[in-house]
This record gives sequence, structure tokens and C-alpha cells, in this order.
Amino acid sequence: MKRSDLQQNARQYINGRWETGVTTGISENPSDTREVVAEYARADRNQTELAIRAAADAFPHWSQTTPQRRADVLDQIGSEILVRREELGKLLAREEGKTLPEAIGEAARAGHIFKFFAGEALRGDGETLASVRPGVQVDITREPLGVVGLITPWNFPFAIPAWKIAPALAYGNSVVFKPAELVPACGWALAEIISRAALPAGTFNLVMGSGREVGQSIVDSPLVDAISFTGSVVTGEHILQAATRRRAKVQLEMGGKNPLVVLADADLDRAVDCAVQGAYFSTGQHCTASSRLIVESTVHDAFVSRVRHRLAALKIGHALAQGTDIGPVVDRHQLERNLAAIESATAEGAEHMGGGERLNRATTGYYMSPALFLAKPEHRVARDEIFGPVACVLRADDYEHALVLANDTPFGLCAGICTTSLARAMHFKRHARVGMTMVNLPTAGVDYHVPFGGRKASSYGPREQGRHAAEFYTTVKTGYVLA
Ligand code: TXE
Repeated sequence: MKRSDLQQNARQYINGRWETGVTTGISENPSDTREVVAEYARADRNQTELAIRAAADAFPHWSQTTPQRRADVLDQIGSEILVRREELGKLLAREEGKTLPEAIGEAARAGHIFKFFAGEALRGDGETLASVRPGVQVDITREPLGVVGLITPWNFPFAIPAWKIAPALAYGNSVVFKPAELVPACGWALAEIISRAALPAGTFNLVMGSGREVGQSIVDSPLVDAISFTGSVVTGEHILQAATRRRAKVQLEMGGKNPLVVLADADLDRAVDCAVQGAYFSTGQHCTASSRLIVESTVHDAFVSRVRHRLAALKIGHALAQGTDIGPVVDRHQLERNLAAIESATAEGAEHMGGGERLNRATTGYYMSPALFLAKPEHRVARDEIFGPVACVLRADDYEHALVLANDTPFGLCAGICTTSLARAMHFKRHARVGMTMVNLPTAGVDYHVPFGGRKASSYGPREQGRHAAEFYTTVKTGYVLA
């Protein structure tokens, strides 16, 4: 492997100091697997426990700091991320494989999230009301939880950590942050910016390493009061069992099998745009990706033909190359999983409309062409989250049938509809059993200042982002006073 001049040497950040790990690991560039992006320190259980202890010791002080102090810290972090968005975006594109414009957009989003929560730190929340008893006054205030463990996936290595770290700190919690193994350089770059923002030692800690050792230590520690996790359903379920056994507060964001309904009255060009963007951009590695395209019978064939035409024109290549529409898959395992899903879809009788092949490019990377299937609702390609550039089309007799199909999934993250009928759009918004709906928009692509999350197997616990983040990162206290 070639060592790039840009290679990061990423260390743990524990109790205000940069520490080497017990072992080291590397991350590679999925667009060019000869390039090492980072050599990083991997913690073990003992080192993770040191970070947790540091966070517990820092909590009493940080939780008592003024809202102004917390707002200033978050604002400084947000400003630096925004100023350095291009450089950070380039690092993200190299380590995760998002195209450069997508990656710069994600870095900017992380900056905006810190700025948003700088404001939230100041705004606070609370109520004062009269008691039902004479002379008594009641107030309701919010307090931080203590130490929060933040366990994040690889697919949004800046935005997801930002939308957990920023509210955690804004509301006065201390943090132990564990990024995914595939993206240590991004985790480290974010931590490095946070480390220069005048936080008391121990308030924010970065521990990198395996989920089984570092992640599990966070989940098991009695000093960790709450855990916010984004990742796979299997890991999320496991964390839920382990954390609730010791009564820790838990928030989980997991998978999706998001439907995009296309009705006969839709603007078909717009619908094709929504489908192609929602299903395939960012290599389909979005939990909000539209992997089920549910199309009304009368426009089914025209829709499929236009999507195929668009897919054939997409440029799949190096994440940093100008004009690339879709970068590589994140790593070899995910690529193998995607290719296996293509094989199993064909074997179960879904009609293969093209794509799903491994591609060779000038550099050796994990490239594949976007795949499309015509499926039946019972096919696994229409039921399981694949997390790659693979989508299927389901034929619907009419709107009512499309709605039934849209809700026929264990997941409930996001659902979209393309239609020119206001009545249908409003009905769909009301009856889709999900946390987020989209009308004439791709299912992937959300704002940073409003709640994010789903229902059913997609999520557990309060929503993330926006003002609703306070539900998870604080606890409510009711005070009675006889004046
Ligand atoms: O996820 P994991 P992976 C899905 C997607 C993908 C699959 C596997 O289908 O193919 O998950 O990805 C940490 N205790 N999604 O392996 O294992 C782990 O180190 C505590 C969908 O990356 O869930 C990482 O930091 N932590 C998803 C984080 O959990 C543990 C986004 C996520 O890893 C742990 C990502 C343990 N026992 C993947 N084991 C989405 N829908 O957004 C692992 N971890």
C-alpha cells in the first residue's frame, strides 16, 4: 500500500491528552485501495474505561458551566468546520468514498449542526406553572444526563457524530465518542477540532477500535448514563438488550427499506430524478435510501425505461474525480454483501433490469454499477436492507395498493411519494407508518434543524436533531415550592 503525504496519524483523545492505542489499525481509500488514509490508535477495554472515567469526573464541572460558555465552544467548533469544509470534505471522500461535492456538503452540514446547537445551549427550556394546591408553585426544568456514549457508523462520518456530539455538549453532558472502524481519520479530524475549543479535560473523549471491545465497553459501563447509536439492526438490538439490562437510556437509529411511491399523475421526470438520487447517490449507502420504488401500473413501464436510461448515463468512478456521480462502495465486505444480494435477487426470481456488476477503473477500488430489479413484495430484495446501489420496482394497481405496499415492511424510517394530487399527498403523509415523509422529493436528503428518526425496526427512543434532541440528552425535573 502506498503511504500518502496526506496520511493521518490518528490518536485517541482521553482526558484532554492525545494517547497512542494498545494496537494500531489502518483505513484505506475505497477509490484506490493502494492508498492508506490513516494509521490509527486502537483502544482496548482498559483504555476505553479510562476515557469513561475521565468523562464521569468531568461531568460535574461541565454540567454547571454557563449556557454562554457552552454556546461559545460549539460556535467555535462549527466555525472551524465551516471554514475547513473543503479540506474535511476531501478527507471524507478519500476515506469513505462519497463524491467530493457530497462530502463537502456533509462537512458543511456538520458545521451547521454545531452552530444550531450553540443557539440551543442558550435558548434552554423550562416551564413555571401554578400548582393545583394553594400557594404552591411548580417548575419543570431540564438537566443533563451525565456521561453519554456515542457509537457511530461509517456512512456519515462527520454529520452523524456532529448530530450526537453537539446536543450532548450543548445540554451539559460529557462525551465518549467511538467512530466506526472504517473512518478513523474523519473521527480524529472532528475530535482534533473539538480538542481546541476550550473544553475542560475529560468533557469530550475519542476512543477508536472495534465495536466488540471498545463499543461493548461503553455499552457495559455503569458509568455511562446514556447511549446513542446509529448502525445496523443486529448491533442496535444487541446494544438495546445490554443497555436496558442496566437501565441506561438508549437511542437507536438503524436501517430502512424506504419506499418511493410514483403515482400515474406524477411529473415523471421529477419522479425519475427522485428515484435515481434517492436510491443510488452516495452509492446507496444512506439509511434513507429509496430502495423500493412502488410505481402505479399505468406509468410502470415508462418509469422503468427512464430510470434505466438515467442509470446508464451515470458516471461511476473515483470519489475525487470531477464529474463522478457515484463513488465506490465503502469496503470489500460491503461490496461482497451487495454482489451476494444481486445474486440472491436473481435466484429468487426478481427480474434483473441491469447493473450490479463489479467495475474496473484506472485505480483499484470497490466499484460497482447501480442495479435495478422488478420484484414482488415477498422477494428479499424488496424486504432486506442491502445498503448499496441496488433498488427494486414494485408494481401497484392504484394509490391504495401503493400505500399498502409502502407500509409492508418491518422498517419505518422515511417514505416518499411523487404525485400532483394534493389530496393523495396529504393522505400519504398521514398514513405512511414512518418517521419522515417526502412529497416530490427524494427520500434521502434531510434538514439539520428538524427531527430525524423513524418507527418500527428503524429506530428506538426519542428523535435526533433539532429541538427534539433535548428529549434524549436531558432529563426532566419537576420542582414544587411553597412560597
Ligand atoms: O455496522 P455495525 P457495520 C448496516 C448496513 C451495513 C451493516 C454493517 O446494512 O451493511 O449495517 O455495517 C459499533 N457494541 N448499516 O458493520 O456493526 C461499530 O464499531 C457496541 C446501516 O459498520 O452496526 C460501529 O461504530 N458497538 C446503518 C457501529 O457500531 C458496536 C449505517 C456500527 O457498526 C458493537 C451503517 C457492539 N457489540 C451500517 N458492534 C444505517 N442504516 O444508517 C459494533 N459496534
